[in-house]
Amino acid sequence: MPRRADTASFDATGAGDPDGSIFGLPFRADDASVLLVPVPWEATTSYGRGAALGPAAIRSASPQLDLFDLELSELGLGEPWQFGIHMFEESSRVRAWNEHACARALPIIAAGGVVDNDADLLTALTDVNNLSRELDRWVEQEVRAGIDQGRIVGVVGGDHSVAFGAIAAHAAKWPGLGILHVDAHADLRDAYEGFERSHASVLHNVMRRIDGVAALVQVGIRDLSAQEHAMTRDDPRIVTHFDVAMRRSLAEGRTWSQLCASILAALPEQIYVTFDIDGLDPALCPSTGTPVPGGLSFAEATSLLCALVRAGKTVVGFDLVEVAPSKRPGDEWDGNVGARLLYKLCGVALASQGARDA
Ligand SMILES: [Mn+2]
Repeated sequence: MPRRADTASFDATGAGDPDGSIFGLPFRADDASVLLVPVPWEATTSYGRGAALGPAAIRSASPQLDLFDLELSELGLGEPWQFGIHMFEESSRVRAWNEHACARALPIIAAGGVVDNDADLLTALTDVNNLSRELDRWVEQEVRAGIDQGRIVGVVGGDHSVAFGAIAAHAAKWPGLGILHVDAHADLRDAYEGFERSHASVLHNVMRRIDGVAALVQVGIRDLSAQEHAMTRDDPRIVTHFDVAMRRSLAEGRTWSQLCASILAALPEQIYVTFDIDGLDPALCPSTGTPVPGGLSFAEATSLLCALVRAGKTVVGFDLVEVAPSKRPGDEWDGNVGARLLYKLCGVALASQGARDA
């Protein structure tokens, strides 16, 4: 059960401290029930860049939030901040790996991933794949360290590939884990542009390489290949709620809460949430790398997360990936939405583990 942090010296009704940790909160890692690991990584980003700047964009927009959350208050936890939330500083090692990997990946992406017979490109591909494996190991270790201390750990990307190490750590601790995956993309490609650990392959790699994942339930999916479509059909552990089918159900008179119930029905008790911001309507994430029209409204997404708690599921961990800042100076919209979703994920995980307001 998460522990309440020492909040005596903090004024939660004032403006957040822009120099504080995430959400303007004063907590050090030692005082926090929720630890957030920023992973500024986007080596295999194939379309629009910027996801490596996502954690910083979320952090800098986050003090603007109100720490009281009306929707979470209906679960008995209107003030999740009281349990302590801390986001680590970005690792300079990860930043350096990312810079190197991005530089090595660019010519491969420019060649459309066709590297056969080009020795330079083949060497570059090996470098990117090796750095990606290194990154996976680093994330897994960071996440495992937090889990082993009894904390809730959330990973903040970065592109979607950063979820792999986080899911590996959680699945090792909670075998039989179910994954709730919100995304525009299925991310079930068997490698993409030659990259074996691409953002577009992350759930494929999770389902093929990680033991202990019992179910993958995908929501909002609206952009995928024929092979990915076949995998959603053929792997009995995977249930995919395509955006087009969900919209049709709603148009035919089913309610969103009925859809939530059918989404949750395929999930076991313990759940990891992997949330790609592009699962939302792109109006809510205009700068994300691979936006697709359609998708969930903010209220649909957060009510789905809250439905997990109401159904008695336990959210053991989560990630939020693919947030990228606008290139227009002063435009914090992407970071603002990302920060709000991140706060909701923290609150849902805490509430699902029994945290309640005093
Ligand atoms: Mn996506």
